Amino acid sequence: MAATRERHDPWHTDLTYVIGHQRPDTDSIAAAMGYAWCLDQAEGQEDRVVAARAGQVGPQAAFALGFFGLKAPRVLSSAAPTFAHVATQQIPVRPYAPLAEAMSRLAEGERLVPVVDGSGHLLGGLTPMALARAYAEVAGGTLRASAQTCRSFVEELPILAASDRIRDRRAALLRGGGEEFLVVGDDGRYLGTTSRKCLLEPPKAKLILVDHNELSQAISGADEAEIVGVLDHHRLGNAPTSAPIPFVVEPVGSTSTLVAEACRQRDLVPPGNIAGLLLSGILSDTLLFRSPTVTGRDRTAAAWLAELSAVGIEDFGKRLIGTSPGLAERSADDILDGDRKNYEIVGKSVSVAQIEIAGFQELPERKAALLEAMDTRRQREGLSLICLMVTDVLTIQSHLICRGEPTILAALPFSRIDESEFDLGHVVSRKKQLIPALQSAVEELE
Ligand SMILES: [Mn+2]
Repeated sequence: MAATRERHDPWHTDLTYVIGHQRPDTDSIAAAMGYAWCLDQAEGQEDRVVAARAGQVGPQAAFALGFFGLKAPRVLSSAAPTFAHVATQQIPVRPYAPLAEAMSRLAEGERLVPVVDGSGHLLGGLTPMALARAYAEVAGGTLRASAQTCRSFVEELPILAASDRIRDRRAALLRGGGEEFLVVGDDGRYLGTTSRKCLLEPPKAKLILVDHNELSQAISGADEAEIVGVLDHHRLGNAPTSAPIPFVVEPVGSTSTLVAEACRQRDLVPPGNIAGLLLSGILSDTLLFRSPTVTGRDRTAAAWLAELSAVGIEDFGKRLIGTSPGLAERSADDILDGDRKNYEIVGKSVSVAQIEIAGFQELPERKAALLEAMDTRRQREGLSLICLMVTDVLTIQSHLICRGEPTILAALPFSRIDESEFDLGHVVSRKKQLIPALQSAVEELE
């Protein structure tokens, strides 16, 4: 699938975003939409709760969304505060406006009056310093104050781009000693002003993480956001929060199961399309109940959701699982980055991608290209180990292709096919089977 340019709106301070991990899978999309619906229905929400995603929708989630007539949630490219988040829309003056107009505003306590021409072009600003200079010239007799325009006293001030991340420029701006700054939009037009104080305490995006709890898997900038909730079914790797938050991590087969349970606890019955999407999340994560991660709670939730959405679990599930294109139809980049997660294991960076296919027959001819793409990523991202777990959804078996530090590769406890490929047998769960095995192998090297 060709990468399309998606519109990335900045986050809003008055919304709470329910969002899954980077490179979202079906469960991440379904859980975000379902949980946002559930929380928004529940009373007592001060802020509006909306679903979001941290990346492109894959083919399987796209099929599920289309099948149930739903639009993908909005995409957020980052949760970091930008200059747009601290800009106040200070009314500008025109360059040829009388200086007195700006002076009276400064005299009333405004710190900065922007000077903007008729086409939105920003010339600079007037600060109390301009007021002092004008006064000095009047007092010195070189100037009649009433004849002057704002243009003659305009000062050059630091101009900040609205979409730039504050953290990237904050230290340099604060060192520069300026108190007031001008902000322009992506089109270069005047947007607002901001101050030193605002840069020190920008607002934070409010995020509820679903289907992940580790910041290394979260949307970029999540370390600068306020995590206000977690609903997940993965290992703990969460960052500390400043206040207590609702934090639910349970060993079930999918986060969508937990969303369905959250709805039932609140006596909420999701509409058929949301129920169908949640069912898709369960069927996708549990490989139609054949993964060892499946629990009775997943089956119970699935039965309820199937009834609400009026679809047959087996028929629909087979179509859903079968939507993933084969290895031959996908680029090496797409195969590796479609569903890849990063982990820290005793200080080492490990990245594990997973792909579901129907039969291993296409693997040998793609292997060289995949290894090359893995080498690129390993170097670029400084990874100690990068793996691709190739899972055959027909036989429920996996192979693992790896590149990494020789000592780690030598320590992997799997049956070796050649120097870069292992037969994992019936291991199909990255979370429950593969990661714990990698974790103990790497830990034992210490
Ligand atoms: Mn999941």
